[in-house]
Amino acid sequence: MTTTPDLNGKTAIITGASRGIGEETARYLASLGAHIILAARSKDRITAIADEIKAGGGAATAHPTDVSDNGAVKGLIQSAVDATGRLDILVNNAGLIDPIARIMDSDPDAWSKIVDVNIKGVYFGLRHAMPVMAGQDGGGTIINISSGAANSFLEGWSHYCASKAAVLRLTGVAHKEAHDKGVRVVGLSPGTVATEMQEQIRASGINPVSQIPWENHITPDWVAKAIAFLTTYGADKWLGTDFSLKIDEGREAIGMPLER
Ligand code: NJP
Repeated sequence: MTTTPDLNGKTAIITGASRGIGEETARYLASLGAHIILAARSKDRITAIADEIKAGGGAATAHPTDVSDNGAVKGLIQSAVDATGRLDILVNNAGLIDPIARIMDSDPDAWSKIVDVNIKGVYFGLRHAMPVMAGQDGGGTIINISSGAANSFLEGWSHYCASKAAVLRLTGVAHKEAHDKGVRVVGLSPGTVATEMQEQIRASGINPVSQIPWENHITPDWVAKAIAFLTTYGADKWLGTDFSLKIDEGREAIGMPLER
């Protein structure tokens, strides 16, 4: 059973924090004491969530960011350092799956946009956070949200499978390059989670994932717990690779019921 980390005095950036997994993670890490910087394109939404966290006694800042913009991500990382003097946790969570289409039907511009967000967005986060973490006492942890799609082939998901496979490789390379400098880099494959992304998958009607009964999806609070766990040394055996909530070992690590 996992121990819940004390994140008092820590600064955490969460991308894609306007809803779903990112929103839940922002709220949970704030409840553990971290100063949260919420990043997404929906300014009003992240501002409202930050205000709610502050009203509950937590520390939070909204920083509107499009992760496909290198300059914007650089500014996001710098804002954490300017506000709190450090950056302990980066959760590269922002991601897209829409539009879902078979390769022969796909729109090249829309496909490229997924690459910009799902791959380049994660790379920009690593690029700008790693030097900060490597240069500070205590290092830091970067969690890249991956997917079972990184290791599978799903019809209609060429953009998503390819981009999440790339994220898994980024996790491995970043770990290799910076672990000895105190930077912990780990991926998280959450399984299927009841969020807007699953609504988009369901609406597509393509491939078996779109047919999964809604009640079989896990709730985002389990993913938030997994992210908190991955900030601890108890998760070091997964550094450089994906921790998965689809397998018993991952579920056991965070005290989640096993899949039957
Ligand atoms: O998705 P959703 P989830 N710049 O659609 C943001 C992975 N995953 O929470 O910009 C900045 O509810 C968007 O904000 P906004 C998945 O691949 C999921 O389910 O305001 N942010 C929103 O906050 C993804 O990496 C499942 O529109 C951008 C967020 O991303 C992560 O989990 C399974 C942005 C998306 O919220 C979170 O997904 C799995 C940009 N350019 C992996 N574009 C699952 N749900 O079943 C989008 O294996 N966002």
